[in-house]
Amino acid sequence: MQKFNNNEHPHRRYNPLLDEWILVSPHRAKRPWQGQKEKIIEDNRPEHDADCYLCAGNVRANGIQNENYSDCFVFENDFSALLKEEVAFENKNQQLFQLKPERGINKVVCFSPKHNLTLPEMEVSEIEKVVQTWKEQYIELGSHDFINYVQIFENKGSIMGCSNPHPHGQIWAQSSLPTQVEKTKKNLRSYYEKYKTSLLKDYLDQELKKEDRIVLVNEHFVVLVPFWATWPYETMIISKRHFGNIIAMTNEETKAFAEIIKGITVKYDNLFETSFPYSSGIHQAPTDRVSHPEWHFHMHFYPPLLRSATVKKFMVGYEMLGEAQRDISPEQSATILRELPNQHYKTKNN
Ligand code: H2U
Repeated sequence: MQKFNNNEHPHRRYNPLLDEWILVSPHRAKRPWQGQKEKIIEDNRPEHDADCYLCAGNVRANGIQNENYSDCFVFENDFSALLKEEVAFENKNQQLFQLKPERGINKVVCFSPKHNLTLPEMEVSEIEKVVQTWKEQYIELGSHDFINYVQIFENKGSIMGCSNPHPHGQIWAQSSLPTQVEKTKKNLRSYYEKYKTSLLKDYLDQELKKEDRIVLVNEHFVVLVPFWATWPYETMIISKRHFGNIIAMTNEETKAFAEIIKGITVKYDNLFETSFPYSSGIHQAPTDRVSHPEWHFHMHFYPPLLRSATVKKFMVGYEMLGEAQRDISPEQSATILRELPNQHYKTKNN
């Protein structure tokens, strides 16, 4: 009988944040990289697009005019998924037909007035302003008594359902903890209660020793491909210091966070020499007026591309009915990302 080798043999890995397992099939991509590099034609977007709903000074779909903003611009989503208004509700307590109203506030955050930029193409100082805006929004939204959680996220690229190429993200603040956050909180909490330390701090310390899944490190943050990563090039930014939310960051940490966001998104663009699509988002402590010593600030990047700029990983049959599955091992993905240049491919000849 052959001895188990995790670079060859199918196996399952445990995700301690979600208390879920994933299936890894590394034998389906034995060599570190077999895929061809297909370039897609980049669109030549102007700095300002008169037809863009998010550009400075333009009129949005509902007739409201955007400010003539010069860095970040935040507005309440004109087509919000959640509404602030309270409604009268009688809970019928039917076990198999549970339903409860949900209140919230949805915002859109334009990262830059420049229509043709994306995060990896922005200066670190400009990304710092985005982080500053996220901090302000976390405070403002979290101060409402009916808001218990603030989800900051970005959908980048049409493949991720992004409706507009203008650099922007969204914030959905709501009264309940969404399912992924509730699960993460529960698992961080039970680890904290058992060991009196942060699960992610302990995990990060061990990853920094092992080194094989580390992509980028700076003074205050680490980017790694999680041991339990689902998407082919999924990564996570983890703060070296154990703190729970974005407003706990010092000025140095804020700068380092902006730097590492630029670092990983540049590497992503360099992977297939394309504007790399992903959904990303910050998982941080709820704003439910309860202390959260268990929480450890982190940011997820979930990119769908697998082999090239045009071939994505489909989470379909087995994944929908069984569990998430990946072909390339997290260690192979980390090696590929780590070895990519740190300078954006569009500027490499400058
Ligand atoms: P996405 O690209 O991730 O879909 O985000 C764009 C958001 O901007 C989307 O949620 C909002 C959409 O509702 N939007 C407005 O609020 N006003 C507009 O005029 C256009 C788009």
